[in-house]
Amino acid sequence: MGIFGTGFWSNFQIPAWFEVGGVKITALYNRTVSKAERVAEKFHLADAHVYGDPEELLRREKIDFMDIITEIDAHAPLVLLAAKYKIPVICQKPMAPDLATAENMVEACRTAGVPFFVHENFRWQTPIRALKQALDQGLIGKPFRAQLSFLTGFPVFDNQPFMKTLEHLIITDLGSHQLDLSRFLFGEATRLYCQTHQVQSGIRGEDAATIMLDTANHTTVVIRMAYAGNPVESDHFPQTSFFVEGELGTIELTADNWLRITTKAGTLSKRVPPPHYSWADPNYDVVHASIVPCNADLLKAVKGEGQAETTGEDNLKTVRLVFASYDSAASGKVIYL
Ligand code: 89V
Repeated sequence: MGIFGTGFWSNFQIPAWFEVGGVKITALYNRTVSKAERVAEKFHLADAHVYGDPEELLRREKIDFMDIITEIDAHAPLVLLAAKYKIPVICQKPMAPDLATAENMVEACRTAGVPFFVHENFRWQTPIRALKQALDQGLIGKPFRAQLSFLTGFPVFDNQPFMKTLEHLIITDLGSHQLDLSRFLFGEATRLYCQTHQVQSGIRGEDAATIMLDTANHTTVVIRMAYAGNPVESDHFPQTSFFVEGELGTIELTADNWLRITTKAGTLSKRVPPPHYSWADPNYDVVHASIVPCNADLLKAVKGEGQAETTGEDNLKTVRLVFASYDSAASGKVIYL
């Protein structure tokens, strides 16, 4: 396999590939070649070839698939390049900076017959899988309302400074994950309403947002998110916490990884922490651990051994919700999907 982009996130994506196993990284591209050389050295990729031109990599290397780990603006040109060279391609979320670009990426891969996947990892988090299992068991009956919260004072711009410059910030970076979780757990949305805030100064986009949506099964989902930089009591970055109300009871998933299922029979409490990997940044444990099962699911599909959950086609539905949220915030209107 080859890697496009050797910035912050590659430090976790690459060891997660080693954790999955069955792959060999034979080529790396980065705009600043010295960064790619450093990453190759750090991960002992002695045989890997390093490039400063992505097309040259595709022209020269015999590669089974590419993993794009760049920032958002580079996603589309690199996916289109992979489509041109007929190389299956995985791309980090958020897929694109606008809906038309995302649609074009999916269409280009479909037309070229090239498998295209989006690395959407939040749904692969251990606590989220446990919540999904509890919902599927039907213990609380049909959920009528769910609240998802990701409110943090963590300095997200220290690790990913490019986010300060994004016109669309928290709904693309984090809302992509939260809206995907909503789809994964509660099904497709039929309409939504959104409000945003810019709390911190020195950034271009919104750093707080609230989305309320209705699903086809008529579950009301409220998503609250903030990178507002304000101190938050019990800040368990980067966990998403949940409170789900059903006809027969409630399920709470707390940011410190407790799953509590309450029915007439009482409350069942379970710890559902993620595994810890030595290469993971402890500040990002639940997210970094989720890269492993996400990559395993994508690799299975790349090898033609089954369907991946987060194909480009599937993720386009999440991207539609992201930009419907911006449309709602700008117009003050409910958007029907
Ligand atoms: O996983 C991510 O998308 C990161 C963060 C956890 C900060 O949202 O950008």
